[in-house]
Amino acid sequence: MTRHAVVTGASSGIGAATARSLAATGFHVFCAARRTERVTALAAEIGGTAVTCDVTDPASVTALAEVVGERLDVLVNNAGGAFGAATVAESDPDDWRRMYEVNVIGLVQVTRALLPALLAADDGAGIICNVGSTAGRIAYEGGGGYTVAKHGTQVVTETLRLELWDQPVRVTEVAPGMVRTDEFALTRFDGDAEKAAAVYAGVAEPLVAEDVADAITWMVTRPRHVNIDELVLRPRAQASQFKVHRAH
Ligand code: 8X3
Repeated sequence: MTRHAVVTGASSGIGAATARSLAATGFHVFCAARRTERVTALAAEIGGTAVTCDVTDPASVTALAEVVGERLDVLVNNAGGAFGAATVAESDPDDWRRMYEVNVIGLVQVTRALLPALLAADDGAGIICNVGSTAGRIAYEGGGGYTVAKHGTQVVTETLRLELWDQPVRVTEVAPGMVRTDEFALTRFDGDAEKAAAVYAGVAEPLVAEDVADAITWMVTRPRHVNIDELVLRPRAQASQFKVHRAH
Protein backbone atom coordinates (compact mmCIF):
# COMPACT_ATOMS: atom_id res chain seq x y z
CA MET A 1 0.00 0.00 0.00
CA THR A 2 1.38 3.43 -0.91
CA ARG A 3 2.36 5.42 2.13
CA HIS A 4 0.96 8.93 2.43
CA ALA A 5 2.78 12.05 3.62
CA VAL A 6 1.71 15.63 4.22
CA VAL A 7 4.27 18.43 3.97
CA THR A 8 3.19 21.93 4.95
CA GLY A 9 5.00 24.96 3.60
CA ALA A 10 5.73 22.86 0.54
CA SER A 11 5.88 25.76 -1.91
CA SER A 12 9.60 26.42 -1.44
CA GLY A 13 12.78 25.70 0.48
CA ILE A 14 12.90 22.84 2.96
CA GLY A 15 9.24 21.99 2.37
CA ALA A 16 9.55 21.58 -1.39
CA ALA A 17 12.81 19.63 -1.03
CA THR A 18 11.20 17.34 1.54
CA ALA A 19 8.18 16.72 -0.67
CA ARG A 20 10.54 15.74 -3.53
CA SER A 21 12.64 13.53 -1.30
CA LEU A 22 9.66 11.70 0.19
CA ALA A 23 8.13 11.19 -3.26
CA ALA A 24 11.44 9.74 -4.48
CA THR A 25 11.29 7.35 -1.51
CA GLY A 26 7.86 6.11 -2.59
CA PHE A 27 5.41 8.31 -0.68
CA HIS A 28 2.34 9.92 -2.14
CA VAL A 29 2.86 13.48 -0.94
CA PHE A 30 0.16 16.03 -0.19
CA CYS A 31 1.93 19.29 -0.91
CA ALA A 32 0.27 21.95 1.23
CA ALA A 33 0.96 25.69 1.08
CA ARG A 34 -0.75 29.00 0.48
CA ARG A 35 0.65 29.52 -3.03
CA THR A 36 -1.54 27.38 -5.26
CA GLU A 37 0.51 27.73 -8.43
CA ARG A 38 3.66 26.53 -6.75
CA VAL A 39 2.17 23.50 -5.02
CA THR A 40 0.30 22.59 -8.18
CA ALA A 41 3.53 22.57 -10.17
CA LEU A 42 5.35 20.61 -7.45
CA ALA A 43 2.58 18.03 -7.11
CA ALA A 44 2.54 17.56 -10.89
CA GLU A 45 6.31 17.08 -10.88
CA ILE A 46 6.33 14.43 -8.14
CA GLY A 47 2.97 12.76 -8.74
CA GLY A 48 1.51 14.10 -5.51
CA THR A 49 -1.57 16.09 -4.54
CA ALA A 50 -1.58 19.88 -4.29
CA VAL A 51 -3.54 21.42 -1.44
CA THR A 52 -3.89 25.16 -1.05
CA CYS A 53 -3.61 25.62 2.68
CA ASP A 54 -2.89 28.39 5.14
CA VAL A 55 -1.97 26.63 8.39
CA THR A 56 -3.06 29.65 10.41
CA ASP A 57 -6.61 29.45 9.05
CA PRO A 58 -8.79 26.81 10.81
CA ALA A 59 -11.12 26.37 7.82
CA SER A 60 -8.17 25.84 5.51
CA VAL A 61 -6.70 23.22 7.85
CA THR A 62 -10.04 21.41 8.08
CA ALA A 63 -10.15 21.33 4.28
CA LEU A 64 -6.62 19.84 4.25
CA ALA A 65 -7.71 17.06 6.61
CA GLU A 66 -10.67 16.29 4.33
CA VAL A 67 -8.42 15.93 1.30
CA VAL A 68 -6.00 13.68 3.21
CA GLY A 69 -8.75 11.35 4.37
CA GLU A 70 -8.69 8.59 6.94
CA ARG A 71 -5.10 7.39 6.83
CA LEU A 72 -1.80 9.23 6.98
CA ASP A 73 1.70 7.89 7.58
CA VAL A 74 3.85 11.01 7.83
CA LEU A 75 3.18 14.62 8.76
CA VAL A 76 5.98 17.12 8.24
CA ASN A 77 5.02 20.37 9.96
CA ASN A 78 7.34 22.60 8.00
CA ALA A 79 5.36 25.82 7.49
CA GLY A 80 7.05 28.58 9.45
CA GLY A 81 9.43 31.44 9.19
CA ALA A 82 11.01 34.55 10.62
CA PHE A 83 9.66 38.06 10.23
CA GLY A 84 12.04 40.80 11.30
CA ALA A 85 15.37 40.81 13.08
CA ALA A 86 14.93 43.81 15.36
CA THR A 87 15.92 43.96 18.99
CA VAL A 88 13.18 43.17 21.47
CA ALA A 89 13.01 46.86 22.40
CA GLU A 90 12.49 47.93 18.80
CA SER A 91 10.50 45.02 17.43
CA ASP A 92 6.97 45.13 16.09
CA PRO A 93 4.50 43.09 18.19
CA ASP A 94 2.65 42.22 14.98
CA ASP A 95 5.75 40.39 13.73
CA TRP A 96 5.78 38.41 16.99
CA ARG A 97 2.11 37.52 16.55
CA ARG A 98 2.64 36.36 12.95
CA MET A 99 5.59 34.22 13.97
CA TYR A 100 3.72 32.64 16.87
CA GLU A 101 0.72 32.05 14.60
CA VAL A 102 2.64 30.17 11.91
CA ASN A 103 5.43 28.45 13.89
CA VAL A 104 3.29 27.35 16.84
CA ILE A 105 -0.48 27.75 16.40
CA GLY A 106 -0.42 26.64 12.77
CA LEU A 107 1.60 23.57 13.67
CA VAL A 108 -0.81 22.73 16.48
CA GLN A 109 -3.86 23.17 14.26
CA VAL A 110 -2.51 20.92 11.53
CA THR A 111 -1.43 18.31 14.08
CA ARG A 112 -4.84 18.30 15.77
CA ALA A 113 -6.62 17.95 12.45
CA LEU A 114 -4.43 15.13 11.13
CA LEU A 115 -3.81 13.17 14.33
CA PRO A 116 -6.76 10.80 13.86
CA ALA A 117 -5.45 9.86 10.40
CA LEU A 118 -1.91 9.42 11.76
CA LEU A 119 -3.21 7.10 14.47
CA ALA A 120 -4.83 5.04 11.71
CA ALA A 121 -1.55 4.67 9.79
CA ASP A 122 -0.59 1.20 8.63
CA ASP A 123 1.01 -0.94 11.34
CA GLY A 124 1.06 1.87 13.88
CA ALA A 125 3.94 3.52 12.09
CA GLY A 126 2.60 7.08 11.92
CA ILE A 127 5.08 9.85 12.54
CA ILE A 128 5.12 13.60 12.97
CA CYS A 129 8.26 15.57 12.17
CA ASN A 130 8.18 19.19 13.28
CA VAL A 131 10.65 21.51 11.62
CA GLY A 132 12.18 23.51 14.44
CA SER A 133 15.48 25.35 14.44
CA THR A 134 18.70 25.85 16.34
CA ALA A 135 16.98 29.17 17.10
CA GLY A 136 14.75 27.06 19.32
CA ARG A 137 17.77 26.08 21.42
CA ILE A 138 19.47 29.37 22.26
CA ALA A 139 18.89 33.12 22.33
CA TYR A 140 20.68 35.64 20.13
CA GLU A 141 20.43 39.40 19.68
CA GLY A 142 17.83 40.25 17.07
CA GLY A 143 16.38 36.75 17.36
CA GLY A 144 13.38 38.19 19.22
CA GLY A 145 10.10 36.71 18.20
CA TYR A 146 11.69 34.04 16.02
CA THR A 147 13.76 32.41 18.74
CA VAL A 148 10.73 32.56 21.02
CA ALA A 149 8.46 30.97 18.41
CA LYS A 150 10.96 28.23 17.58
CA HIS A 151 11.39 27.44 21.29
CA GLY A 152 7.61 27.04 21.12
CA THR A 153 7.91 24.55 18.26
CA GLN A 154 10.36 22.54 20.36
CA VAL A 155 8.21 22.57 23.49
CA VAL A 156 5.05 21.60 21.59
CA THR A 157 6.99 18.65 20.18
CA GLU A 158 8.10 17.49 23.62
CA THR A 159 4.66 17.96 25.12
CA LEU A 160 3.01 16.00 22.33
CA ARG A 161 5.48 13.16 22.75
CA LEU A 162 4.66 12.94 26.45
CA GLU A 163 0.93 13.08 25.87
CA LEU A 164 0.92 10.52 23.05
CA TRP A 165 3.33 8.12 24.76
CA ASP A 166 0.88 5.20 24.67
CA GLN A 167 -0.43 5.89 21.17
CA PRO A 168 0.84 4.37 17.91
CA VAL A 169 2.41 7.56 16.63
CA ARG A 170 5.92 9.02 16.89
CA VAL A 171 6.73 12.66 17.52
CA THR A 172 10.03 14.12 16.35
CA GLU A 173 11.74 17.41 15.62
CA VAL A 174 14.46 18.35 13.17
CA ALA A 175 16.35 21.49 14.17
CA PRO A 176 18.50 22.94 11.39
CA GLY A 177 21.02 25.74 11.78
CA MET A 178 22.09 27.90 8.85
CA VAL A 179 20.27 26.76 5.70
CA ARG A 180 20.57 28.84 2.56
CA THR A 181 17.19 28.87 0.81
CA ASP A 182 15.70 31.32 -1.66
CA GLU A 183 13.27 32.84 0.79
CA PHE A 184 14.06 32.42 4.51
CA ALA A 185 16.46 35.34 4.99
CA LEU A 186 14.73 37.47 2.35
CA THR A 187 11.43 37.14 4.23
CA ARG A 188 13.12 37.86 7.54
CA PHE A 189 14.61 41.08 6.20
CA ASP A 190 11.43 42.10 4.41
CA GLY A 191 12.85 41.66 0.90
CA ASP A 192 16.21 43.36 1.57
CA ALA A 193 18.49 41.21 -0.61
CA GLU A 194 21.69 42.76 0.74
CA LYS A 195 20.87 41.97 4.36
CA ALA A 196 19.71 38.50 3.37
CA ALA A 197 22.95 37.79 1.51
CA ALA A 198 25.00 38.98 4.52
CA VAL A 199 23.64 36.07 6.58
CA TYR A 200 25.57 33.62 4.39
CA ALA A 201 28.51 35.92 3.50
CA GLY A 202 31.80 34.05 3.32
CA VAL A 203 30.28 30.74 4.43
CA ALA A 204 31.63 28.28 1.91
CA GLU A 205 28.94 25.69 2.33
CA PRO A 206 25.81 26.54 4.30
CA LEU A 207 23.28 23.75 4.51
CA VAL A 208 20.84 23.62 1.61
CA ALA A 209 17.20 22.56 1.72
CA GLU A 210 18.09 19.12 0.36
CA ASP A 211 20.33 18.44 3.37
CA VAL A 212 17.42 18.96 5.74
CA ALA A 213 15.05 17.01 3.47
CA ASP A 214 17.53 14.14 3.57
CA ALA A 215 17.57 14.21 7.39
CA ILE A 216 13.77 14.31 7.57
CA THR A 217 13.44 11.46 5.12
CA TRP A 218 15.81 9.37 7.22
CA MET A 219 13.94 10.20 10.43
CA VAL A 220 10.53 9.22 9.07
CA THR A 221 11.71 6.02 7.44
CA ARG A 222 13.17 4.40 10.59
CA PRO A 223 11.48 1.24 11.84
CA ARG A 224 8.27 2.04 13.67
CA HIS A 225 9.73 1.44 17.16
CA VAL A 226 12.47 4.05 16.58
CA ASN A 227 11.69 7.63 17.59
CA ILE A 228 14.38 10.17 16.68
CA ASP A 229 13.34 12.66 19.36
CA GLU A 230 15.34 15.48 17.87
CA LEU A 231 17.99 15.88 15.23
CA VAL A 232 20.11 19.04 15.19
CA LEU A 233 22.13 19.74 12.05
CA ARG A 234 24.32 22.65 11.04
CA PRO A 235 26.85 23.35 8.33
CA ARG A 236 30.38 22.42 9.39
CA ALA A 237 31.25 26.13 9.32
CA GLN A 238 28.68 26.95 12.01
CA ALA A 239 29.75 25.72 15.44
CA SER A 240 27.04 27.91 16.96
CA GLN A 241 24.99 30.96 15.98
CA PHE A 242 27.86 32.99 17.44
CA LYS A 243 30.71 31.08 15.88
CA VAL A 244 30.52 30.89 12.10
CA HIS A 245 33.59 30.44 9.93
CA ARG A 246 33.53 33.05 7.19
CA ALA A 247 36.32 33.24 4.59
CA HIS A 248 36.82 36.86 3.60
C1 8X3 B 1 17.15 29.48 11.17
C2 8X3 B 1 18.37 29.42 12.01
O1 8X3 B 1 20.32 30.86 12.88
O2 8X3 B 1 18.75 31.95 11.40
O3 8X3 B 1 16.11 28.69 11.67
O4 8X3 B 1 18.12 31.41 13.64
S1 8X3 B 1 18.89 30.98 12.50
